[in-house]
Amino acid sequence: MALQFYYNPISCPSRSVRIFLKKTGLLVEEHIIDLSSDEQHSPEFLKINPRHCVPVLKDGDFILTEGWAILYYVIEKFSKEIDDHWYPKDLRKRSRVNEYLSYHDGSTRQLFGKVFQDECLSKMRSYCKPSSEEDAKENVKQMEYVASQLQDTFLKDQKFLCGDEISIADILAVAEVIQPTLSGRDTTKNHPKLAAWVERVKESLNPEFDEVYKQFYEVRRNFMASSEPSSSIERKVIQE
Ligand SMILES: N[C@@H](CCC(=O)N[C@@H](CS)C(=O)NCC(=O)O)C(=O)O
Repeated sequence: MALQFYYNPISCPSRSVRIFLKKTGLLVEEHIIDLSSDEQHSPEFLKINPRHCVPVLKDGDFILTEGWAILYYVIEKFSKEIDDHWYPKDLRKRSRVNEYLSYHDGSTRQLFGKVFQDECLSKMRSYCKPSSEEDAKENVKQMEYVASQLQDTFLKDQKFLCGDEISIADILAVAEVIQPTLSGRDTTKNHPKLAAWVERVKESLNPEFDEVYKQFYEVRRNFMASSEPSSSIERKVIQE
């Protein structure tokens, strides 16, 4: 039976899990949840995830939320079909990935997320308010600090965040680093090694990366060019 995957193209953890599922070649049926029309609060979706968030994976009668937990479930359940480098069995290599995963939610996701919220999401969702000018400036400063930590303390002279092979840490991180570019902000401008890493990750994840990011790029193009309310741009793109 196919795995059921519920996602939204503008959700970072959704894009990360979706790329990974595509990379595994597992049989997956996909369902877009339209966050721009609040579908996550529909009675049907609340039965699937009462915490009204994507991504969600349904495997038979087992329902799992949270991007990283979904990745881990898929890696463990289908370990024979999944290349070791994504989440290495070697204790030290695996611990390096765990080290990044522990850092991810409270740092990369949170601080790139705040800038995304101020500069993009507040224009896309009526319930989301931007920060004051002063707080928004501070959020950019904090995001720059995390970008420098990613570059100087994780990446260093390696090809990828946790070593010279790509892992799920890179898939999760790249989504957050790219997210604020939706408004045209260049998040890696001051971090050349991080910019090169983004390109390396894309290249390693292609063709699945471009396939999964297609709708994100389209929303970004329209977001930057149009004065239309952004939620309607997003709806048009994802309902095509
Ligand atoms: N910690 C969760 C975060 C999930 C999350 O924040 N999902 C957002 C989109 S990125 C969402 O569905 N928001 C809708 C809502 O909260 O109503 C994960 O890693 O999967």
